[in-house]
Amino acid sequence: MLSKKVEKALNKQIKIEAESSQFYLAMASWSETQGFNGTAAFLYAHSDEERFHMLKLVKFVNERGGHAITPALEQPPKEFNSLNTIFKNLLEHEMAVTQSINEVVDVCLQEKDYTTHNFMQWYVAEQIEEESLARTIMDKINMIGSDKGGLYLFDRDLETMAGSNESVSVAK
Ligand code: OFO
Repeated sequence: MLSKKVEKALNKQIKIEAESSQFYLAMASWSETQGFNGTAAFLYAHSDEERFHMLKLVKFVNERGGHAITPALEQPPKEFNSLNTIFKNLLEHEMAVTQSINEVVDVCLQEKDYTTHNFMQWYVAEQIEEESLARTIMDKINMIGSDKGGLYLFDRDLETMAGSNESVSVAK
């Protein structure tokens, strides 16, 4: 059985995962309208992954006798200006998610809830992968700068990544 404090922390994390999914969906949609189809495919897949992260938490909360709450979500931004802005946002967002996962882990330790602590380790490991992927992408973008040919190749690479097993392993 979950303590009220742990249940509250997990419900907060459910909202954050849902917001991440919305945020990446907004980025995917903007990229698609700009003709960055590879980036869009990558971000659509990433948005789905975040929904999966949310659902995994929903199931866990309910299985442990809590009640997972479907959160109200804010409207994400509509415009992103450039691929640089997109991936800068993505990296900063993932860093904030890591911070919030660490806070859930901290509540688990305070409440001596070792089962939830153990469950949360999946998210801890996931964040290492996601942050590292976001940093790698950001490094590439910084190297390319505003070179159109470079951006074209970058976008094509992301399309391959979105369709590969690598992106699936990022999700699960
Ligand atoms: Fe992108 O992270 Fe969920 O957890």
